[in-house]
Parts: sequence; C-alpha cells; structure tokens
Amino acid sequence: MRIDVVTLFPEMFQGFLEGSLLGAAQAAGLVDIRLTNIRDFAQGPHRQVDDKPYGGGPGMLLMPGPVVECVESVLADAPPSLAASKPHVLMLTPAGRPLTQELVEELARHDRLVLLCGRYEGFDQRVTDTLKPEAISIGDYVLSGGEVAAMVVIEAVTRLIPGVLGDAASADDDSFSGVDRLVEGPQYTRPREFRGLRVPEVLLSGDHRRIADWRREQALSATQRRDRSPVGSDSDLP
Ligand code: JBB
Repeated sequence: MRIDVVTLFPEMFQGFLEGSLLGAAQAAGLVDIRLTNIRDFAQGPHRQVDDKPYGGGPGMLLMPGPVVECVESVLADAPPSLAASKPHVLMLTPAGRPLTQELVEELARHDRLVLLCGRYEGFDQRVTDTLKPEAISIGDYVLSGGEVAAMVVIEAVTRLIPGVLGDAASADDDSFSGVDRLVEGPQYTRPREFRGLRVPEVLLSGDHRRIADWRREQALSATQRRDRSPVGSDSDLP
C-alpha cells in the first residue's frame, strides 16, 4: 500500500514512521509512506499558505491554491505498479465521518491513500469542492491540526496489511475486530496471584470451550459497560 501525507509539518511524522512496526513494514516493502509539504506549493517570497476568512472571524484558513496543487502533484506521481489504482483522498477534519474499525477495514482495501492534514481554523471550502476528499474525524475533541489524526489512521490501517504484524499476532483477535465489534475482556499473565488478586480459575482449567465461553461473556460485559452495546440496553448496567 502507498500512503501519501500532505501536511505543513512533515517533521511531526519522522519518529512515528521510523518506529519499529512501520519502520520494519516499510523496509519489507509492505507499505510506502511519503510526506509532501504544502509549503512547497506556496507562491511568492513569503510562501504564504494561510489567509483571513472572508466575512470576518477569528484565525486563519488554509488557502486553496497551495493545498490543491500539492495534492494534485502527489496524485500525478503514479509509479507503474500503482498506475491502475485510483487513489483515495482523505481529509482529516472534525466534520468528517467518525473513524471506526469498520471504516479502517474499508480504507485498508485501497492500494493508495492520500491523507490531507489541515491546520489553523481549517480549509477554504474550495479545497473540498475541488478534491472531493472523504472527510474523516478521529473523535469529538479539538486538535491543532490533522497530523496526529493522520497518524492514527496510518497506524490503524497499516496493521491490517498482511505481514505488518508479526506472524504470531493476528488482527482478528483484537477489540472491535469480530463481526459483533466487541472490546476485549480482561486478560491475565503470570503470576497466578498478585497482591491477593488471583487469575480466574477458568483460565487455568485447560477447558478450551469453557475459556472461550467465559471470554465471550467478559467481552459482552466490557462492551456494554462502555455503552457501545450491540446487544441489550443501558438499563441493566451497574
Ligand atoms: C484539524 C482537528 C479545523 O475546526 C474545524 C476544522 C476543519 C478542518 C480542519 C481544521 C484544522 S485541522 S483536523 C482535526 C483539527 O472545523
């Protein structure tokens, strides 16, 4: 998979991309992640990328010219191996579609993603009108820019690419990954007793059926407690 990030702050991604999981995935050729600076597409001696909103209001907006030209330049770079793949352009914005594991799985099916990161108070509307990106939000809280949100998308998507996780690890055991999207219940490792707290007997029983049933029950309770319950209602919560 090829992922292009369009940002004013490419240096924010350096440590993240060099880190163990993504560093190894890139070295193995499983994913190719590239950074392009919007500032490189700005005009004039000041290389201006932002300006005041028409009609007044606080803060600054990203100008359409540098952003659209930056994304178009990224899209024009299609190596032969990706010539047949239509890039999927994403914009990180609080007004976007909420990121869920289901959306992550959808994104992971694309061969090529372009992640557009905003700053300031957001983008001039003509960025959206021209590029028609899929708008995505990682949650209802305020960020100063789309970069951290883009890293969340990259981490969630790339770990679904076959080979990115170690051989032993499997993404389908994780929280949100089953058909019913449950979170995982409690898990235990050694010692069998810690400060008087014992590992549940069932996990030591060797009875795989009972263990699977117990885990399923724990996952259902944990999911209900989180108020994302796919079954039942809030009324029976503690
Ligand atoms: C960003 C959080 C802000 O506040 C807005 C807005 C829209 C688009 C982009 C931005 C700035 S970057 S991404 C997630 C903040 O409506």
